[in-house]
Amino acid sequence: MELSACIFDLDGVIVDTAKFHFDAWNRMAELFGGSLTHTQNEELKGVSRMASLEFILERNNIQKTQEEKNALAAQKNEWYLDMIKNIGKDELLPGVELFLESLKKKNIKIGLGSASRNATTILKTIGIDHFFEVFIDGNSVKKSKPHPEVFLKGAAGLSVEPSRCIVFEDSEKGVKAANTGGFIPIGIGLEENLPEARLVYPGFQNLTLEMILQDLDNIS
Ligand code: B16
Ligand code: MG
Repeated sequence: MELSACIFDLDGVIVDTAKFHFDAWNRMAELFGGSLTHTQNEELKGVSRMASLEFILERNNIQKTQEEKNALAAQKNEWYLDMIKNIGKDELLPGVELFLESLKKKNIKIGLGSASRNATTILKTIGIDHFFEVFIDGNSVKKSKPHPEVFLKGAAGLSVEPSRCIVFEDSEKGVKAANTGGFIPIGIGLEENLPEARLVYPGFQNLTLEMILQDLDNIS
């Protein structure tokens, strides 16, 4: 297999913002007298803002009109943006920047495939947007993960075949989306959370593309 491109999810893959999403949603759940468990949070990874809110409302047996939901989603985003306002390179997950640099040197195309409407802004704020040729985020898709739209648009933007493109994901829904789209899903995180990923690594530290290609070869 000749690899043409890599598409990266943002939260939990490039930056450690997943914890801020958790804190903001937990704050909202507390408003309703509940709380968010880490297991429930796994289910929210890769899920759009509105769908996440609906999940929390449902778990707490709360009914809201669409207008109220819009206001609550905006409130969560305000808390989230406040939490990440000083985000910088120290929030990058270990080894990510080196890994992106090495892909560039190998002429492997790089794209973003994130459910977050804040994703492109976050890459720019951190100062790593120059690595990316294509930015597909929550503003550019109609269907959320596990639908493969976000990655298919990324592959189209990079002019690559999904079968020659790795998708790095930390969420089960994202891995499912990559599988459905015919990509090579590589999990970042714990194997037990990502059973459908082709391979799972704890992160990018000490990880090279050669190692991944070799491991893919070994399991095929
Ligand atoms: P926003 P990813 C996802 O980003 C997060 O995993 C998920 O927790 C979040 O609710 C979603 O983005 C929407 O984010 O409120 O910023 O639009 O993991 O697909 O990069
Ligand atoms: Mg993610």
